[in-house]
Amino acid sequence: MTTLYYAPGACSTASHIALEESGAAFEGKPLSFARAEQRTPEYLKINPRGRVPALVVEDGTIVENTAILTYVAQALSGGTLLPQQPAAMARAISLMAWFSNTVHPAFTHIGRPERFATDVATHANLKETGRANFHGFLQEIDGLLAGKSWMLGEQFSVVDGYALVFYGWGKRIDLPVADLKNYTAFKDRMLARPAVRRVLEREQSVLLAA
Ligand SMILES: N[C@@H](CCC(=O)N[C@@H](CS)C(=O)NCC(=O)O)C(=O)O
Repeated sequence: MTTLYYAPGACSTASHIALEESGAAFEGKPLSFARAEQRTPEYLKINPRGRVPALVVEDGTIVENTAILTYVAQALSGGTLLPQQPAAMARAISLMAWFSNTVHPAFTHIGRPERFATDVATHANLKETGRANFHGFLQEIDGLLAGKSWMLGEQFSVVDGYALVFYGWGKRIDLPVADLKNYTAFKDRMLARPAVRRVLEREQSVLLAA
């Protein structure tokens, strides 16, 4: 059985959407950050880093969204959720890597400044800088979506669920996401997909709130 460990509203929503879109059977195991369930001895056996997502498959455990999304596309969706032409696939992985190594950490500066500096006097500035950087990245994603239905153009892919996560985070911290016209139209296209809606309802996503 394929098992996904996730936390509602976290970056793991990207992997959750990919699995639901793949049509593969899987068991979802939600963890509560409020109860610190990502740091229980049981979960640390799954992912010793204490982070979600983690995907357990018959060959072992896979962590990191970029790896899980690539696995889901290649192994569980019959190759339909990523382009198979090598350069196009590399560009898709490039976007996922940028989401993971740049866009996501900007947001982490806002919520967890203590992970970046021990001097509490700097935390307000880290939060402010993280917020400005994160907003700038949302604007960059809005630009990347110009004239496209999905992040890769006309092909829906596992990259799209990942892009949707950041729109939701922007909404959660009251950034003016509605002003991002391409990104907002993309969000609406995502919400019209039955598999995406099932995941967002299961996670009680902020994206479904008015
Ligand atoms: N680069 C990792 C990031 C994983 C990560 O930081 N996940 C966050 C949720 S968005 C987490 O588990 N946080 C729990 C914690 O920091 O204690 C990925 O994309 O999978």
